[in-house]
Amino acid sequence: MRRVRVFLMALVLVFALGGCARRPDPAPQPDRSVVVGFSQLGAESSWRIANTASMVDAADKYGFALMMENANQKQELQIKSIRNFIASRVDVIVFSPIVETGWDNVLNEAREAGIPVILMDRMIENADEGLYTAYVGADFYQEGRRAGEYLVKKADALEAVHMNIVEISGTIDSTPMRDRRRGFLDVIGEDTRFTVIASVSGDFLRSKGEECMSELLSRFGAEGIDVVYSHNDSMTLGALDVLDRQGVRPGKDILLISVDGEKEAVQALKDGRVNCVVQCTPALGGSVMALVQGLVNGRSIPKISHPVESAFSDLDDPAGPEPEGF
Ligand code: GZL
Repeated sequence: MRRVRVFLMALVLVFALGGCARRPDPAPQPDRSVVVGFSQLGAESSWRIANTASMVDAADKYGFALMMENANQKQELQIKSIRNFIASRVDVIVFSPIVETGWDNVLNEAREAGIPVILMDRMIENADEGLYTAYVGADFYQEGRRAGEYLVKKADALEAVHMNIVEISGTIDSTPMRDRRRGFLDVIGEDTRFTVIASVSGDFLRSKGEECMSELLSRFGAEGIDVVYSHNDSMTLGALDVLDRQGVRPGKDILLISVDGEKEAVQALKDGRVNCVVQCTPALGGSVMALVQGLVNGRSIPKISHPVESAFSDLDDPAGPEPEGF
């Protein structure tokens, strides 16, 4: 009997030890105590979809809980989301303002609630410095200047006497629309070789880019347009569809200057169908979450952070770095 008892105790011991040995160490739990409220403006372009993915990946890497709400291009839904985040007492609010105006009231509510706000991707107008804690996003004015500088070089290379330009702009009153236009015009405005004959808004949407290009061709004919300056690749790709259907050779009969740098547009550049792609990186999530971590740790953080960006074109040295899209 004693021998049986000893055997059973040994058996229990083996299982207990074995059980301990077999039980894996619990994975380190992320610090989900930090909650970030994120209002994304929509899903209008490949840029926006990549930007959202960047935010989700970065929040996961930092172990933050991300309360994300998509406004489907409606400012009133962004304002509603920000109020939800305030009511939920999130630690930090991050949002990409679809337009520059109309935020003072809700951002005052966030300030009164003691919740810091980080602007990601787009800026707000006449911002009372206290209405936001930091901005992470492109310098759109420089992006516009790069587009203009390319066109000046291209006109020199072609020994062009005069060029009619049409602009397909992004969402009216958004920061990228305002500053990509301003930077472009500041470079070409004084050069008598260039005339901007029309500007229409495609709202950063491929479908509206197609509509805009159709309308512009109807108004001016292909022979009346020398350059299309499009504020994002999605609208440019829509314009390409129309030019192809109408037998116009994009990149040759009409020059195309685009912004963002998504894969399909970079391929069009390599195929000679687009002449210049100004880079605008969507990968802002890492920088945003690093600032959130700084705020959580009580550190001071930079007010303005711009990513390093460039431009690719048909004037680049073929032996130079291969342009890559996102
Ligand atoms: C730019 C971003 C713009 C992109 C578009 O940072 O706000 O919005 O250029 C996107 O593709 O729709």
